[in-house]
Amino acid sequence: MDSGVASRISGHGMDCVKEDLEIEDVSPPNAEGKDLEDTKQTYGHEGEWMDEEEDGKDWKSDVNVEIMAEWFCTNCIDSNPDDESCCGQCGEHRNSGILEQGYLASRDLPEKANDMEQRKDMSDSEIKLHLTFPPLWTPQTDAASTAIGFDERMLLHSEVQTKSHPHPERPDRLRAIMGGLSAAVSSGLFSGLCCMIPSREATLAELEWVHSHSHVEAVEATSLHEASYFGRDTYANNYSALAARLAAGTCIDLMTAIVKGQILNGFALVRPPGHHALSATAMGFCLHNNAALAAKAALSAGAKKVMIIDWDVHHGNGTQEIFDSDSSVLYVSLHRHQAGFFYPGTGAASEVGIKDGEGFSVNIPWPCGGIGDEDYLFAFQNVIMPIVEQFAPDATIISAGFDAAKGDPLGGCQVTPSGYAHMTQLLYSLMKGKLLVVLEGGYNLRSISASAAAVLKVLLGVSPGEIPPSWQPTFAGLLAVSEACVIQSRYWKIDRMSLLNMQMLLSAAETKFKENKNDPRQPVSGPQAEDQPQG
Ligand code: Q9C
Ligand code: ZN
Repeated sequence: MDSGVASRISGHGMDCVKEDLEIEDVSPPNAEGKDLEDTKQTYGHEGEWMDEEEDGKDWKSDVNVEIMAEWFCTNCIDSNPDDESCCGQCGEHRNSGILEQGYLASRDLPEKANDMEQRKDMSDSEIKLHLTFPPLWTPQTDAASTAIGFDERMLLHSEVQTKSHPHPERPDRLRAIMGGLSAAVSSGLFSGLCCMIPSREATLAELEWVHSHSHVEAVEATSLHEASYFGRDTYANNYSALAARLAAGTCIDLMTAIVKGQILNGFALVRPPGHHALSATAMGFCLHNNAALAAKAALSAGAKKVMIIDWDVHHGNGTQEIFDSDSSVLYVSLHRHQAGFFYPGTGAASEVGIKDGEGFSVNIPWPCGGIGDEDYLFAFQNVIMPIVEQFAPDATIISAGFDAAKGDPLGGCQVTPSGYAHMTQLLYSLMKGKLLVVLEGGYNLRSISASAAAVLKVLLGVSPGEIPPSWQPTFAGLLAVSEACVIQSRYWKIDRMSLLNMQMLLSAAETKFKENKNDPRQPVSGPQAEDQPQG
């Protein structure tokens, strides 16, 4: 299928007209209602809005009817009543300085309440283009350094508001991350080890390295319209095509510089994200597949083998599809899968690649939410690192969504900044650099800002130390990792002892799980497993 023409919404609010709705994204059926919960959290008030508008005859203009004023939390986009000043979901103060200071902002006290008051009266585009970041990093020519890719024009991609609830993939994501890094720099945390590279737009020919001509044209065409949609979730405005070209170009340039040895590693702070974008379809908030383009750039700069490791909470169906039959690009993904009931529904452990690419897709599908650091690190130690060592990539790309982070409104998982730091460290020490981190999803500003800073610190050479030996997987994590191990052992050497060990752990845990009717999220052993409170 071909993405063809995006659906457009012209005008504002009530006038919205949808036409040419050709793109349906994959919405898997709903098993445990969690995805529904996500949808409700994300687009929660659409239904209520319809009721209010269409039910006009029941409208009474007396005391019973009160318009409930609400505000949406900048940090987690949950809605809150107007008389509350802190978010009931995440605790963030309504006017905290999170956009300027990221995770370093005080959660409770408005840092610069007056400035924030003034900003309310500024037009959106004024804020967008004139928000200035504190002086960042001094450019360095030293090859042993890290480069950051960022461009303010990527903030111009935003949803033209026709829904009552803000879209999770919003410009503030990059503001919060950059704000946190800038504040960290000013306070001396990252002294001079880092430089910023100027962004450039990918050319249309480069985009066609991984996308069909008609896909590229469909995305380009959105710039002529104030608002367009690819499916229900994936918006575009006049600037989205520009932002998407910049995101792609930034990733291409960083990867090229890494492979050529001009920089040691890089962090692409880009949006829109990319890993759901198929060769011919935009979906899941993604227009162009930035990580896939970076992989192609690595290959054309001379790398023979490239690995993409995708720790976004969603499966990177786009990236997997693009390299499905390609043995020069190894795709590894850890994601919440829920037997196909979590978006986008793909990424079962049995998906291993096709034709020449068989054995070059590695999927670690979590059966439920609530997965945290210990399961991610268990997967790294038992499947991912052994495979990486054997594949021996010349360059590695991390599709780094931070939506498996604790506090994320979509992911429902538990990964902490320290977990992200450890994962980065494992790859970094094996690769000795040659690592490009590409931002994908992640929707809690405080979580993504803290996580991005933790990853950057590792890129700059600060080690998070040893993985605590007491860390153990949960039953759910062990289940997914051992399934992946068994399947991947057809293609890769997986240590027999660790396979056996996992099987033993698994059967012990299984027995206990059945006997105690316990939660799959309990650790596989240790005293705390017995007395987990239920419900
Ligand atoms: N059942 C990224 O994190 N959710 N994309 C739709 C509809 C879409 C996430 C739920 C989530 C897309 C880059
Ligand atoms: Zn995601």
